[in-house]
Amino acid sequence: MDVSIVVPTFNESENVRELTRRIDASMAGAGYSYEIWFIDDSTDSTPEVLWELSEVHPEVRYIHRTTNKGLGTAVVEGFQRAQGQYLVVMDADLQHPPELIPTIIDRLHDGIDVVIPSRFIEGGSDGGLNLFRKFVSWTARTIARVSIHKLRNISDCTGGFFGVRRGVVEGVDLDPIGWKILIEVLVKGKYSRVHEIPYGFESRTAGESKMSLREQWNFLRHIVKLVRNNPEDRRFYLFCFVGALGVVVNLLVMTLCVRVFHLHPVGSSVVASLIAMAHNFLWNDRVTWRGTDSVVAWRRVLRFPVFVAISAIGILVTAASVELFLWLRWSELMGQLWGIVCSTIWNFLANNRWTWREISAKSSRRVIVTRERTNLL
Ligand SMILES: Nc1nc2c(ncn2[C@@H]2O[C@H](COP(=O)(O)OP(=O)(O)OP(=O)(O)O)[C@@H](O)[C@H]2O)c(=O)[nH]1
Ligand SMILES: [Mg+2]
Repeated sequence: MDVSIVVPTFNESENVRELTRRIDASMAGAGYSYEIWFIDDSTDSTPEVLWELSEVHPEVRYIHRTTNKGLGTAVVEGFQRAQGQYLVVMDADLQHPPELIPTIIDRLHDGIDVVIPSRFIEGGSDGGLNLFRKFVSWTARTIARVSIHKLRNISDCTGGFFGVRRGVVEGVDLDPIGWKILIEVLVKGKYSRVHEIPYGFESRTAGESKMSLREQWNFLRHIVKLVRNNPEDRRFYLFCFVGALGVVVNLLVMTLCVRVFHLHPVGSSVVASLIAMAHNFLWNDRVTWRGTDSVVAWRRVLRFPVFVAISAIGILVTAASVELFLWLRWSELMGQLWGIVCSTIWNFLANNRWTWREISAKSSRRVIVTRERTNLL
């Protein structure tokens, strides 16, 4: 079997016949053997329609689930049942054009690991969504791309239309919360080449949307879970947490020096800053950039001075920001705040690149992302 098309369905009795007809028509001349797996959680007459379809079309297979519902798990179940070498996932409501499937398979056949039809590259459009849904969709995509490193170069990571080689998901423990199965695949899957194809997203003509506020919440829970389980994405949050802890240590030491040991405030400030810096370094070394360390001893010893030098530049960045705000006649406190944001980002990126480069290099795999230039439909 060449291709398995996995379609999650929930109350799509008005759409599955037309979808099957269009898939059959588009695959007819493509030269690939295929099956269509409907994974159905419906409470309407969809299972009866699927049964009728499977009687007429030998390619149509389906299961009707009464427990363990949900779009994400439906796709995972489809992957487990699929026989094909290439797996395509799409919605049942005809928002994803089945006519694109042969192209998706051609690209996978040419050596691409993950093919993503995209609404957001030249030639694509998301005309099927109203303005509010467009805004919600943009926000979700931005949150995903900012939080998760592997999604940064993918223009349409929240869509439900994509194709993968079987090996990308085989043996991978996919455990999505909610709908965004593609994000789960992109974070956990085994792949090195991604290809995007522009397409026009259609509006739903029959049946009802199942998108809800609860799904937006599930999406956020899913992102948090993926970030927590991925050392690469977790690092920035750990780094900020360690930094915040460092501020508390700094203030405690300062209080101790001034109130208990009666040291000069400026001397106390320097001591407090140095101790906080050492504190931050140790936590970052032990936790944030934790890793099996096969680095030679002298390079490890060098880490602390490099860390201090980077922090010193961070302090200069903050001071420069205050200077800039004063020059613009804006508030110096806002300048300090802006400086802290900029220097935190600088400190993180610089430490990731230089201080703990052996650890960060280990986790960042290179993925090549290419794009089709024209809309092929
Ligand atoms: N198996 C299964 N499929 C589901 C479930 N919820 C939604 N689906 C299917 O997932 C696909 C996407 O759902 P839609 O309601 O179209 O979501 P959407 O495309 O984001 O929203 P619209 O643009 O309004 O259509 C459709 O094929 C649904 O039938 C579910 O709980 N279980
Ligand atoms: Mg839809």
